Amino acid sequence: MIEVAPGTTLVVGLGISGRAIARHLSRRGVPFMMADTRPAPPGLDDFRTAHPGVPIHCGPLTALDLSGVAEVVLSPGVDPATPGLEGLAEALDPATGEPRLVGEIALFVRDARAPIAAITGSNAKSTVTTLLGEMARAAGHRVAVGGNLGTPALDLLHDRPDAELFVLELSSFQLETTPWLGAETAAFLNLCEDHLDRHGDLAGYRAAKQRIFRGAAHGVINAEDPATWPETPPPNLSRFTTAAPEGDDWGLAARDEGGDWLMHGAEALLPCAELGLRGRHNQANALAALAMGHRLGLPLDAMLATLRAFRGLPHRGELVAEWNGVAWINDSKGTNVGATLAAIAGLGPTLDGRLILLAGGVGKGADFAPLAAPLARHGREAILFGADAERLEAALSGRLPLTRVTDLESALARAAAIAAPGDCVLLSPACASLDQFADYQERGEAFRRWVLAHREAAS
Ligand code: UMA
Ligand code: ADP
Repeated sequence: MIEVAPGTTLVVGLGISGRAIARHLSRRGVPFMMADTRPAPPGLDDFRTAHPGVPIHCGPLTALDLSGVAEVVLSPGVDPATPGLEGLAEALDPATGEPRLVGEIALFVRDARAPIAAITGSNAKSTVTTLLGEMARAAGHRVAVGGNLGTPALDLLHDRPDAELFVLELSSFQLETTPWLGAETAAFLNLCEDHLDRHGDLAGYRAAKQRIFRGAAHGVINAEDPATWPETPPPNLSRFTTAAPEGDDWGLAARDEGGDWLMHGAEALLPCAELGLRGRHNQANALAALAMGHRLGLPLDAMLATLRAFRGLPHRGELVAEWNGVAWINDSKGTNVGATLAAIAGLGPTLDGRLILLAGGVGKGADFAPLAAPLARHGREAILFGADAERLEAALSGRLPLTRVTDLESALARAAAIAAPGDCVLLSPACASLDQFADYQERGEAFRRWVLAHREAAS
């Protein structure tokens, strides 16, 4: 057994979060050791150079003697049930009353000196986090934005010591190891099957996300998705809906001038046509950001100006090119069934032609059956690739033409061969990318490169 020196903190994971945790502990003078379950995690040599003298263990955690460890700080990609960590998540430190196993966000909460706005959900986290951050910036606040998106939370403490507000995107993996958050406003946007390979079932996944409300002064929930409703509600609660708002809800209503409007109760705020983002799901996202911003006291004009100007993040329903009357849309961040359903629902009814869906990758244990009916309605063909192509094929079989190919490039070639003017070729894989790409960005960039190169060659 390799002893973790008594009184030392063990940091598990040498990824983005692990490095941020290491920097944080170094700055605070806390003695720590690193571990990673992989025999040779990427960037090991760089880490040794940045942190000379810090002990590092690579390989199974069962090789470690943790009897004297002060605290274990786990990276989000590492399951708390990993062999070697047994019992730690339940064991409480007698001095602090906190579990002896926590994640990066628990450390963040201990040192954060400005209010926290926290956002979780199966989809739309990055969009709402970015919108709220932009709204606060437009209102003249010093705001630090990060977490599961962009800068790791602990780096924000150091990089932005003057921050008046932290806006954090939080994943279920991060929340699972966060005993208490104490957010000024916390939003749980929606829930669909995702990460079941890690959380066991939907109930486990939901329970991790519900932790966002622990200690929150204000919660934002989706009136149309009961899974987002807290068992123990915060003292103040706001609801958003894509239906007409009840009471003080944030919602949508058709008006004589300008079609549907974003509403707060009876107050009409903005015609949906003026939103920079397209699709019903993005109207919901705008309402969630407004509800959070309202709680934070952001002026309405700054929030609405942001909603008009914000055109969306790359890889989320992003129009890459229109070529021979065919729209090529990169929704590589569509890594679960809920996101792909939103993309089909948003695009399908707007097309003169049909949808050609490129999907596949790592399905994370999700059921693909909900894709069948909307694809039968709007799809010309689904072109399937990657680790779970066979499961997708089984779920969609008989509902629309299907082609199975080995990879994204072959899928793109097939799409180009069958697309007709008025069609849309949509990369919204309903799966993670990790079987064939480093991440969803690399997958989206591969799509973009191929489309632009072939358009160029054809012109
Ligand atoms: N790993 C091991 N053994 C280890 C440590 C990591 O096998 O000991 C593997 C993990 O299983 C995973 C990979 O290494 O496959 C990365 O894990 P990590 O915990 O080191 O990840 P980080 O590099 O720290 O990045 C994490 C988030 N990644 C995950 O939660 C998997 C990043 O979110 C986040 O931006 C970053 O922290 C900063 O907070 C990415 C993500 O995919 C975007 N998140 C998931 C999602 O959005 O669906 C949750
Ligand atoms: P997250 O950070 O939760 O993954 P993103 O904002 O990056 O969220 O969007 C991820 C995917 O979900 C994209 O494919 C996007 O088009 C889709 N999406 C955005 N908002 C919603 C929503 N309200 N409901 C369902 N899917 C959505």
